[in-house]
Amino acid sequence: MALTSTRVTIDDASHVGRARRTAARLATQLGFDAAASNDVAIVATEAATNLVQHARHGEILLRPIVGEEAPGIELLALDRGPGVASVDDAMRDGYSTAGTRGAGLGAIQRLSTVFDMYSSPNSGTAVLSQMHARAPRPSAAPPAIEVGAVCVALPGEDSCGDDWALVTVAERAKVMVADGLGHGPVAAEAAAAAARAFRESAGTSLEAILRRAHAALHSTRGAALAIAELDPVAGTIRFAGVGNVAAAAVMASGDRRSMISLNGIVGHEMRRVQEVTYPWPDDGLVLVHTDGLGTHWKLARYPGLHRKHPSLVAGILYRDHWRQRDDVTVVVARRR
Ligand SMILES: [Mn+2]
Repeated sequence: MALTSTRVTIDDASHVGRARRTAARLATQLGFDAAASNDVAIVATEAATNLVQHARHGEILLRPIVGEEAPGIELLALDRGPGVASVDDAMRDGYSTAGTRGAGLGAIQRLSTVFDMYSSPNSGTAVLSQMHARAPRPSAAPPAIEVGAVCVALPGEDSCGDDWALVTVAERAKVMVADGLGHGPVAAEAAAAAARAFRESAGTSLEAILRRAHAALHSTRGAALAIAELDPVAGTIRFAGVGNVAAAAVMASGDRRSMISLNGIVGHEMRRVQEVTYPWPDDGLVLVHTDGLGTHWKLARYPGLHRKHPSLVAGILYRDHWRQRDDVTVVVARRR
């Protein structure tokens, strides 16, 4: 299943139902039972209602979570409204500045397996909820690497010309981001072929994966492609990229170290592949994004965001730096 996000823009109360129906449909597709689907619908309703009441405009992003024991749904509610002065007060049931915000956030948190939130008076609010079809087995150790992502199609297109994928082996993870040339269904076909090639050969070297993708994409429009192999024990990021997908490690200090991709188009023109190993400092966030995201983002603009769930980091950069002329993907990983 593609990991692309479904975007529901919320501009007035009549859009809340659309968020609820979209979330419930995704839950059913992922095998949530009726009760769990209903919980997902409640979370989407509360999150969308909050957007209308407190920010007036915003958006809900929904995506599947796969590869864990129980399938899940991730919901991000993003706005550029006034923000909340105190997240603790806002979370307390009964607290409300305009109706139901406190009760809404409390309900979302209770129904979530993972909940996180980032708000600042200057830039707005982002709320994260992850919900799972079944409770994960208590014995299952959480993965050593936490990954968050958004992958959103150009408005007006049904299919997203970007794609991403994640494969975890023991404590290590490989993350792939693909940007099919152009946008729309033809770009989506190329990106999906890249994701397939990645999943089928994820156990091999980065160069081998890129070569396989190059062969697989020959009959498509081609794609830019980047792969990062994250090893939290060795403290390394191994990286290889062809074409314009940006990658960087960002430290808590705001220092940003970019990783280097070579020119080319996977599927059409890939003369050389270069794997480079970079250090992965303990506090380093790894960001990989397509060119739908502007390059002038600065995490230091958002005090405290560095410690938040990676999906909030991805969601906020998307909210504030998406160019809106192209599909956009932002994948963020950190040590748990
Ligand atoms: Mn692009």
